[in-house]
Amino acid sequence: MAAQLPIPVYTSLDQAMPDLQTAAEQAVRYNNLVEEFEKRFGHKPSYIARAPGRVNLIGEHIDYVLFGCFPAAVERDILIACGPSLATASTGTGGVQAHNLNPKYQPQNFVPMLKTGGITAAEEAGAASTVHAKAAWQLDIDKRELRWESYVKAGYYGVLNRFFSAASGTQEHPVPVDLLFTGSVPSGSGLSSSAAMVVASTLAFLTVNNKLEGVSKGQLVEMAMENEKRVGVNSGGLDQAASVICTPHSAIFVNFYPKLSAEPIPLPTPRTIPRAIFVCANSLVVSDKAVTAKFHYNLRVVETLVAARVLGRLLNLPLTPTERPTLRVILTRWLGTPEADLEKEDVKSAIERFLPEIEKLRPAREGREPGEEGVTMKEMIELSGLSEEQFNQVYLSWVEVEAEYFQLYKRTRHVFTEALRVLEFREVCVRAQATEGDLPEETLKQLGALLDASHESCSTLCESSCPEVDELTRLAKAAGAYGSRITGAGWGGCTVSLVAEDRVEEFIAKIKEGYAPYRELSDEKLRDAIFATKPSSGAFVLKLD
Ligand code: NG1
Ligand code: MG
Repeated sequence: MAAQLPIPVYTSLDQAMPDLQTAAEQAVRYNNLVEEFEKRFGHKPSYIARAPGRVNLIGEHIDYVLFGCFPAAVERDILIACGPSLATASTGTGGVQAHNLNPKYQPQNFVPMLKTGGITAAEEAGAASTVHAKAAWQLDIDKRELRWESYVKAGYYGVLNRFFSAASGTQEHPVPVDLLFTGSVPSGSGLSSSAAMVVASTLAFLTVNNKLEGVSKGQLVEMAMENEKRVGVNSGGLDQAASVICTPHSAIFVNFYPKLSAEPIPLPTPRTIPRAIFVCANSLVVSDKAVTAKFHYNLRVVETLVAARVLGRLLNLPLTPTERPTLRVILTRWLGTPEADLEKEDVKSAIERFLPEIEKLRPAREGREPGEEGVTMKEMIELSGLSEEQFNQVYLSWVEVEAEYFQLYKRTRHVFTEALRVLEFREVCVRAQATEGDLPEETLKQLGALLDASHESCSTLCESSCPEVDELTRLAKAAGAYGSRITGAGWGGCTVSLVAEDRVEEFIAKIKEGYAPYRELSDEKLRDAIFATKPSSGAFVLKLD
């Protein structure tokens, strides 16, 4: 249901933020952005598009396998003041002047080109489901280099292709646009500044081009997902869904199969005794996905996809040589109930039944070293039952991955156990919702235990953590957290810990003392690195007068 709602357009900050204190604090930031826009572009902006970052509370590295996750939006966000440009002569049809308040990010001007004769195979793979006409829009994005404007261009693509391509049956031209960005989501930290950038950009281009009406939250999520693939990461929809669909005080249970749906679920933490809150702590280890995806993120995508085929074969399920089912799809085929909401029992039976099957595949290799317990590329192709050519076509032609050993068993184990933990976490929250009045500390202990188990699985089975992040979770536990885990893609980035609200200051002080990279930080930098966060609202547009 939540996914079908329209994107909110407000005319005042008080409407957007019912908490007046927050609205007053934020007004300073919004006003400053508007003033700066006028200085730079010589006219007032028409709108501010806003999209928050997110913290994934539980359900890591399972969205691209199509299992449900449990994120919440954070208060930190990306704002874009925007409006039709007056500089038509210099920017041309649909030309863009994009500036950023952060001087680190240089101003950029670019004009989209309508290229006839189709698009290249690589572009097609990057955005497989985009509707293309014979003529396709072209904006240069260099996937190998991380540039801030790539996210702006990625946001623009979807709007151009959906509303201004020959396929959309329109003769209309996109309007030239002026944009001024500011952001408070630390980048490369696992809080999805990238999704916030792409969602906010998509929203800004939709709004200035008068195309927002009729676009539901779910459609914006789908556009932002396609758009973010333009930057080169084959992600699931977790971040974009959280950034668009979340509501204050709630996390959302996002489900990706058979289609995207999201259900806001209030967190019990404000009603527990003691009251509790989530604290994000940045390890300050930056994982640059553009560079590392082939060893890390995209490799996990491929490992889990191949594991799904191998499992399908072991279970004698029908499989065509060209399809690429995910582990969720394999489970559904095995259960024979395609549309039904997945129950805990379903996942438990998958764990009992499937894991021993996959375990049998671990080749006994003489004198094998720890870390070498996976399968080689050659072994993996054999297990898939495909010819090398078919395998390359289905699993490798659209993505670059690099590994000596592929970990089909570990990844499958992570996926099913994590999918189960998400359902258990949701169950604790739903049960609490049905209980009136205060909730016992036991509720926090249950949530905390699930967070800890998730981290252990991310660290040892998904292998998406790193020593610094592992250390932060240990320090968090020692400082009294009910639970602590890595959040986001990993290999650096942030942890999220569940902490009693009245002990947050003490908690932060202990982490500062224990985590060496924090000791030298100024107070301001420290506030950026470790902070308590409440579930905030999703993306919106503020209409300025
Ligand atoms: P971040 O933390 O934004 O890099 C990534 C993916 C998610 C999800 C998580 C792991 C992108 C844009 N997002 O998040 O879809 O797979 O990792 O759970 O790549
Ligand atoms: Mg990201």
